[in-house]
Amino acid sequence: MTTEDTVITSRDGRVGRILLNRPKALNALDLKMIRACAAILETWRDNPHVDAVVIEGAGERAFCAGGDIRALRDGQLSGDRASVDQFFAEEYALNLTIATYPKPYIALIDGICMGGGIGLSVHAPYRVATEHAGFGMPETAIGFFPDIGATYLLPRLPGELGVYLGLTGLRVTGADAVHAGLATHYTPRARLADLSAALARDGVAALAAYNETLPAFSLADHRSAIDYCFAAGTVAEIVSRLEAIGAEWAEAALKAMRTVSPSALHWTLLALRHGRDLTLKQALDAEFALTRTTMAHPDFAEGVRAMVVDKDRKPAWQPSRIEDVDPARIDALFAG
Ligand code: QUE
Repeated sequence: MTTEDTVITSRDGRVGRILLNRPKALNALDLKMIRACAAILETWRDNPHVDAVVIEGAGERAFCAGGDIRALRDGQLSGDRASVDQFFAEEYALNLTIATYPKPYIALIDGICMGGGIGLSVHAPYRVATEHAGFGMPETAIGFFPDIGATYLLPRLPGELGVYLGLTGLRVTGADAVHAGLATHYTPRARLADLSAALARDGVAALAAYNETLPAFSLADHRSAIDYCFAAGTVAEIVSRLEAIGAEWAEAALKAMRTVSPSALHWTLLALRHGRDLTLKQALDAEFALTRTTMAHPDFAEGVRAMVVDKDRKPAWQPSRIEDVDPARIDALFAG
C-alpha cells in the first residue's frame, strides 16, 4: 500500500475502511478505483473481523465528484465501445453490490458527492452528510442522464423532488440531502474524524451520538410547487408550469434547464418515469442499455468537452432549444 494508491483500504478495529484517494480529481472514479472497491468488498464480505465498511473521500473538497467521463468520452469518440461498456458494467455491478451488501456500509460525505459518488453512497443504508456536503446528479449538463441507479433512486424521493434534481442537476446541501432522503445522518465536519474513530470502536451504534439536529429544509416552502411543476408529463409542460410560478426557485430551475442539454432533459424525464416501476437491478440494466444510445448522441461528447475538457461551459447542443427536440428520436433511444 502506498500513498499513490487511488483507493486506500485498511482494517481498523471493527471496520474495513475505503478511502477514495484522488483528491486533485475530486476523487472521481476510474475503472481501477471501481475494481479496487469491488475487490475489497468481496474480501470483507465473509471476513468475521469486519463488522462494517466505512467509505470516505480524501481532502475536504469532495467525497466523489463522479466518474471518469473524460475517458468515457475518449472511448466513445474513438469507437472503443468495449472499454466504455466495461466501465459501466463494473460501476453498476458495484452499485448493486453496495445496495445488497450483507454488512453495514457507511459513507461519510464531506464535500461534493455527484454522479458516481452518489452510486457509491446512496444505495447504502447509512450516509452521513456534513454542512460542507453537496449532493447532485448533474448529468443533463453533460448531455447524459442520471445513472448509477439514479433512475431507481430519484423517483423514490418524496414527491417530485427527484425529477427536479435529475432534470435541473441542481445541488443540495448536506442538511437538505437528509430532508430529501439522499442522506440519513447529519454530522458537522468538526466531529467527523471522531465519528469515524467511534465507528471503528463501536460499529454503527456510534452514528446516533453524532447525529445532530437538522437545519430546516431550504426547499420546504416550495415542496408543493415543485411537486406540481415536475409532475407534468413532458419537459415542455414542466417548463411552462415553472414559468407560470414566477418564484425565485422556479427561475433558478428554469435557468438550469435552459443551460443543460435539451435532448438530455427529454431522455432523463422518460428514464425517471420508467424507473419508478423497476427494481434497482432492472433500473441498472435499463441504464446500461441507455448509455449505449445516449452516448451516441453528439450532446454527450460535446457536453463533456464543454464542462470537463475545455471547461468553456459553452456547449453547442443539437438541437439547442427544448422545443426543437424530436420526441420520436427520444422514444427511439428506449426501443429494443
Ligand atoms: C456534469 C457531470 C459531471 C461533471 C461535470 C458536470 C460528472 C463528473 C465530473 C468530473 C469531475 C471531476 C473529475 C472528473 C469528472 O464532472 O459526472 O474526471 O476529475 O464525473 O457539469 O455529470
